[in-house]
Amino acid sequence: ILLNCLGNDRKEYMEETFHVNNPNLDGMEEDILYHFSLGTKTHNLPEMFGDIKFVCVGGSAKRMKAFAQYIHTELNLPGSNDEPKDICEATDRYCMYKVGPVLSMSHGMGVPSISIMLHELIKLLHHAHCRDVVLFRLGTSGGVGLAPGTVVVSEKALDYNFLPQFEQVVLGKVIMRSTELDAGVSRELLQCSKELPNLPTVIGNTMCTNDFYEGQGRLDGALCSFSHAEKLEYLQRAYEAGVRNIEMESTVFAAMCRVCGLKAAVVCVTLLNRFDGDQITSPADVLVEYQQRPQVLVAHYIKKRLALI
Ligand code: R2B
Ligand code: URA
Repeated sequence: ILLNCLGNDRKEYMEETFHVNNPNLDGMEEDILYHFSLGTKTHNLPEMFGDIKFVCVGGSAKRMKAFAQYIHTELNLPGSNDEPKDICEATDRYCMYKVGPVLSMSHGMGVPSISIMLHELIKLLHHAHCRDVVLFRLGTSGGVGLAPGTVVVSEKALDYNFLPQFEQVVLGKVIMRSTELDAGVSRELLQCSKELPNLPTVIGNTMCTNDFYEGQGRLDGALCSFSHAEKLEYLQRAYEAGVRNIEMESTVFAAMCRVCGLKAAVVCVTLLNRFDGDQITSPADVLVEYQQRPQVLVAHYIKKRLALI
């Protein structure tokens, strides 16, 4: 059964301010954010998080710790950034660092992992009474017809059929949510890229899949049920639908932020051109530099917004 909730989402989306979309929360005496090891009774969330304006999320815990250290330096904040404190250290599911008005968090790989994290993150922002927050996903991806190292700022997050929607199964029914991202933030990010050296950046659509191997048309997984020609035909159709990169979290990220009235952008670097192959063959130092590119771009955006440059 396909239940189309796009109309419903659009109504929710009309509201300008950020809001959780669950009336049950009001009636709860306590809310335990289990996967963060935080709670409304055990922690003073408004005091800990009330001044957050920018939330940056990415798959890897190590990379998001490095981003916390980098943004600390870029914002010229006092104190040492040698060992930032992981606010979620009591759990090893996700890591979380707060650097002035910036929250840097990991979300793991794939839609289920980021979706659990987003439920708790959005509730955290709600409980902390945060206002005017922008969320960024800083990630890696496979490029579609782009040179490796290109940064893609997503115009839309698309599903495997190249449609801007996210399917969620709720009580045994499929619910569809729209995955449009904030056009204004994307345009500003593209402008930022022009002000920085060595940051080839495009705006394009991003396809989100539930698998890295067969799900992204790779020929090199433990299973492969299609030919090289069929792979290329699928990638070509993706390219024609405006897809410029493929990753594994953007649709649910876009959909959940949109329903809650949160501005969101997806900024992923491409590690390879999928028309040329499937394996990621660049040396480790090259990959590290590529993965810094979304961080450099978003840090520049944040500095501009804070009028530091
Ligand atoms: C990009 O990289 C990861 C897979 O290698 C996945 O989390 C994603 O979206
Ligand atoms: N992440 C993905 O999901 N796909 C790639 O090809 C590279 C990184």
